[in-house]
Amino acid sequence: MAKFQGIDYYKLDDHFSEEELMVRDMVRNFVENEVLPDIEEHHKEGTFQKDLIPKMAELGLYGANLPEKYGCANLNNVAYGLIMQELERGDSGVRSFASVQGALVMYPIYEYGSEEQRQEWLPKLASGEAIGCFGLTEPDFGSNPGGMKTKAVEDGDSYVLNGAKMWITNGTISDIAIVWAKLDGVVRGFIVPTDTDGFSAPEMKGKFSLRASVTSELVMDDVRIPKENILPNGEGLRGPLGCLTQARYGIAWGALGSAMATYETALNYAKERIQFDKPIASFQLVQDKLVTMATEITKGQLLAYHLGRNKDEGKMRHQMVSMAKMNNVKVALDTARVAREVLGANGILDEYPVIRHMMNLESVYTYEGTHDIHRLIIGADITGIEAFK
Ligand code: TGC
Ligand code: FAD
Repeated sequence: MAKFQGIDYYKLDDHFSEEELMVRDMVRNFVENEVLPDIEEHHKEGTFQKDLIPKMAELGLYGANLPEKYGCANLNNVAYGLIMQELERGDSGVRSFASVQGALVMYPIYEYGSEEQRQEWLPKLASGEAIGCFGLTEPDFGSNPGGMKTKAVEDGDSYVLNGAKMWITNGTISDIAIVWAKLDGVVRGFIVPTDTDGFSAPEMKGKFSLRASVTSELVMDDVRIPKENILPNGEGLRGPLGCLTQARYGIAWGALGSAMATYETALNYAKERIQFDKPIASFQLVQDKLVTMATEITKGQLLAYHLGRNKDEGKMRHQMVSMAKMNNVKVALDTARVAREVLGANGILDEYPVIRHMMNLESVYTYEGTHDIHRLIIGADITGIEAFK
């Protein structure tokens, strides 16, 4: 099969800088050489490929849009997006690992943390020496995190945390958890070392999606942490929601990588598979499917590209991110489902990446705000009327 080229129907490459293209191609090669050879095996076994952790750090992929003085790559947001695109071409679980580490653990420390917290944690997280997770969702509060029950209580020089989080990416393998809890009724962020007494992070099993990613519960039973572990800035739900904006931005790009992987597989297959003495690519109905995939991916690329430039120019609103996350993940999921169809029975085999991407995307469609929650966020923005309460 031809080496991955991606899709560039609208000549977007002409608009990327040399540095952006260099970063993209570096991660593309990394995925080709380090992720793809083993990913199906990890998916089958339900394990995360841990040897990728230092390798991704070496390439500067964690918190890549954060400043150099904290050990980060200081790239612009378009280059950051291209990193997410290429990682998710490999597997959504690999992109998830990097997304959580950068956008949901390093970003809140950078944005809401004290200078001491930044100095202590960001270099370790950038180098992969420390791994983090982000605990917002609870068993009874998913789309509505504002209802969370996890509580922090002040006690002398400490805060004592009690509660439970669920569906937490990287939880079991983390050194620190960014835990969102209510202190006197107000949502606050806390840096919780996972070896603190009373803290446990059992891995959740039985997933048919994101099998090559660790997903965990976080259980906190009288977890006592020093007072200096609170994130001093960013009170209220806007704290965690601000982190979600960063991660959703990455997903808007990442989903395109997944879509390009399944589209390319379907295109190559359709050109080679002979039925009725012709390649199936010669049939109009099959061409219709391929054209829809290529068109939707191209539209998604334009959305992500302009979102990135807006972000770099400080013009991005979080509702714009909702539109790109919502649209591009749906495009990727539809592309994977149709690619599966084009491959016929072969579409259900792990010999091709299609069914794995399709199953992964069911999670991506739901996490970081479900597809419908993003529709409601945009609906509220354009009408001025909130429909989710
Ligand atoms: P609401 O009153 O609308 O907002 C509260 C405050 O937050 C502000 N805000 C945002 N700020 C930054 N970015 C955003 N995206 C923001 N959305 C809202 C808002 O302006 C307000 O500020 P202020 O100053 O007025 O206080 O809050 P609400 O309770 O009505 O909820 C709104 C809703 C439903 C949209 C929100 O709760 C939501 O987005 N729910 C979805 C939950 C979600 O996305 N969870 C994701 C968990 S993490 C995850 O899935 C990681 S997967 C990682 C991986 O593996 O890749
Ligand atoms: P619910 O909120 O119960 O929603 C169920 C259905 O109801 C959805 O279709 C939803 O759209 C719909 N719905 C809900 N409210 C409304 C409404 N007002 N109007 C119309 N429809 C509505 N969370 C973290 O904090 N950290 C993580 O690292 C993390 N990683 C994850 C990894 C995986 C693999 C998965 C699957 C999830 C992860 N999550 C994480 C949790 C994720 O963010 C939540 O699953 C998501 O926010 C949705 O919450 P829920 O599953 O409880 O669904």
